[in-house]
Amino acid sequence: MSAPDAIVSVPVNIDSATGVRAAEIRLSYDTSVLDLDADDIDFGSIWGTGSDTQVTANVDDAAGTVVIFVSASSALTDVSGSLVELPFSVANDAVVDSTTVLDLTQVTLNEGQISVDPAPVSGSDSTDGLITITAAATGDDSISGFVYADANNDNVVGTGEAIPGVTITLTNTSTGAEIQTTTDVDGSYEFTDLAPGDYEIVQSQPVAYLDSGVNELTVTLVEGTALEDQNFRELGLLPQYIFNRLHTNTVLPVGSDNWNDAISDINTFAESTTSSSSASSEAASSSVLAASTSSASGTEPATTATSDSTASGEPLVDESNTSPIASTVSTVATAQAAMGSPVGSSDDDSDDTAAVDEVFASNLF
Ligand SMILES: [Ca+2]
Ligand SMILES: [Ca+2]
Ligand SMILES: [Ca+2]
Repeated sequence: MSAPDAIVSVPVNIDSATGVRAAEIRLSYDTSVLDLDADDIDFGSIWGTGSDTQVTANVDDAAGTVVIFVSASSALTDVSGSLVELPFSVANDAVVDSTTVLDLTQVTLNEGQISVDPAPVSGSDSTDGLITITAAATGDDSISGFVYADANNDNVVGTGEAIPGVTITLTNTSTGAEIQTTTDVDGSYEFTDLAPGDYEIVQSQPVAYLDSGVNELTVTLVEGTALEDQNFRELGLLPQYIFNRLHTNTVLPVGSDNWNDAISDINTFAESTTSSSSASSEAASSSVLAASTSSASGTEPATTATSDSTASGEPLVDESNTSPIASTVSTVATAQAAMGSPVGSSDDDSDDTAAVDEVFASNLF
């Protein structure tokens, strides 16, 4: 079984390899579904560590035929296993639930001195293999982190440093499968139901913030793990938005719902003044695509990256595209009007006061 866009390793097996020291294997395959690179063909399990095993393969990828010679310096004992392993790539447009035949056309052992029973023939016979294209399986691993403005410059996500509403894109680098989510009110994001593999995490720069310069992370997700703290650190608000932030911190308890809403508003207004050319990005949506893995047996299905998060459709705006002064002025006015929260909210407490002091203590935020 294998999923579209996956690699499936197909063995050519032998029940008893007594006396075998050389084999010639010929087979053909459907080039519309499968692809094979001669350099990737390897000797099979019967040859052991294979320190002196040699493989020569010729692949005609137009005709879909393969000829493989494999040999060792001494004859094998009574072992069973695979003569060779062929890592086929399954086409990304292969139809799920369809099957494709690997037609074993000839196997010759020790230049014909050892007979093969049943002997493969060109066309259908009992030695042929069948690959079933399956829907990609789902993993149960995860990747998570935070986006924050590091006001006190300690590289830690602190009170009042969360940046909500930031778009994070996750790409499985082996398949190109891509999914998106946005950060929550606490600045966190999480991708769940992931398969193990190599991923690239990309942050869409929140335009109101001074970029720390690291907007891409490359990670390897190991099976059975939850990869945490894949964080994106911003250096603080850009100068044209600091008035809004000070106003917000003055009238609203840091970390309160109203405060989070106000911070989101700052980002939203910042983007609205700079995103006039990016309206098309509204169409962002969560997608589910297959990832690929391979296994020695060729029976392990490929994996899928999925997310239960919904893409925000937030405009993706280049940070260099900051607003001109004129539009910034109007943005500030609009933001203040939109906040409209009463001074001195009822859930104020000493922690909030301390946090406000902390934020004010920084010239960056
Ligand atoms: Ca055959
Ligand atoms: Ca911090
Ligand atoms: Ca950044």
